[in-house]
Amino acid sequence: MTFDLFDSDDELPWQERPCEGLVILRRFACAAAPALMSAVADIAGQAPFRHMVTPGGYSMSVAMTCAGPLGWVTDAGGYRYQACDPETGQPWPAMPDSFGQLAQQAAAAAGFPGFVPDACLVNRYQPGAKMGLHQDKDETDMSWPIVSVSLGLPVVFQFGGPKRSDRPQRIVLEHGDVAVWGGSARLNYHGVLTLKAGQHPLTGSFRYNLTFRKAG
Ligand code: MD3
Ligand code: FE
Repeated sequence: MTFDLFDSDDELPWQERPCEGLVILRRFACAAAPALMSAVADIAGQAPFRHMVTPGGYSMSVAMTCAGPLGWVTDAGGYRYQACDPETGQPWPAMPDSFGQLAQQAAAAAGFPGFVPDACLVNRYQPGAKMGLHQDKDETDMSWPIVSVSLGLPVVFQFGGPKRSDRPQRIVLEHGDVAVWGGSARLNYHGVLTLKAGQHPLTGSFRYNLTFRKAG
């Protein structure tokens, strides 16, 4: 017999829909994680992690690098996507196949077939690092989702509504969890609380987050 505890695919237990437009695929990236992390090391060898400076003059606690045709940067001139790494003057490293495939599969599972990201922002959190509430609105076409992949140490993630004053909900994002933010959640405020110290077998004392975007 079959285990028909759930009568359709969108009710599988590992798919959570905490609000309209948000699909969480728990552990979706666990099998790919070692390959993803070796690709991250390769990217960081070409475009080193750095603490970018906000337009307001603050150094971000999260270290970042990028892959793909476009990369996200912030400096005194503002926030934007650009084709070259300002640190090296070189194009950002190519999007690894393992990245593109995972992002496409996750987006399709959440109802966005044909997602071909042109930017991957790689965030690295060390203990004490956090990301304040913000919107992702530097991309040109908001009809595509953002796909986020959490690797390594767990963190408390906050997501609110379309207004900064909307009270945020908290969820824990753990190793391998993939979140797809589309539709009405695409412009919601979100952030990450301070990372606590720990050790993870694959990522050591860090948490990494990959966000796949259609930026241009
Ligand atoms: C909700 N990164 O890079 S990923 C970011 O864990 C960013 O590093 C966080 O926010 C991190 O911009 C959160 C989850 C995420 C990404 C994009 C979103 C949530 C989102 C876009 C809209 C709404
Ligand atoms: Fe964001």
